[in-house]
Amino acid sequence: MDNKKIIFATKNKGKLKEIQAVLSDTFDVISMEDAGININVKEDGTTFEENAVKKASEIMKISGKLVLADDSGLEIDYLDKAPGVYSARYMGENTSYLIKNNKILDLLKNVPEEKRTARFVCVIAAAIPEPHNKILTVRGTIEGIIGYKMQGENGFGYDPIFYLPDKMCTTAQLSLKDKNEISHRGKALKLIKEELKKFLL
Ligand code: ITT
Repeated sequence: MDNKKIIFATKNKGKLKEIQAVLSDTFDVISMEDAGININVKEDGTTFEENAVKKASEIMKISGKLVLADDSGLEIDYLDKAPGVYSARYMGENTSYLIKNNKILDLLKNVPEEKRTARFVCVIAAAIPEPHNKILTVRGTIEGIIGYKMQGENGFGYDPIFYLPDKMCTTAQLSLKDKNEISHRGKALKLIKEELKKFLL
């Protein structure tokens, strides 16, 4: 096994940029597309952990290589933690984030700040092939609130409505580097990087 080569099982280009920014100084991270794998893993789990493990293990079985997968989403307390694991499929997979974000702003119209709490969650699973044959998972979160309007052009998905009161901006107003310093994904990536270093290097 090439101990430095990782296939990251994601089709989301926004995620991939953030992932490569943290891991590429230590590992050679390639996308599923670059690895010539084009399958859709059915995300039918009810937790981020289940879905991340399923994505990583299915692609590991097909490729025989070390595979990482990220399952993530936005939990909004006022909406009983929706969209949660269904974040990508909320209002339909092909619905634009302009529409999804506007819908959420509408659902939270007139809701006071203290009830607008939310968090991004990111679980990363690593499926390590034989002779190790092991699955590792790590979890990172970031707390914030749902803003009153969309702000910022960076990032992807729900970033324009995810407001950080301490920083007085949304995660879409942070540079990639600054987002990775504090985000759910940045935290999970640092944890998995340390685990993999211990395990493989
Ligand atoms: P892959 O399964 O191919 O990795 P996906 O986008 O379908 O891509 P998920 O099923 O994990 O991935 O869904 C995660 C969704 O949660 C993502 O599409 C966004 O809508 C949202 N999300 C997760 N992390 C985010 C972030 O850092 N900023 C904004 N939105 C985020």
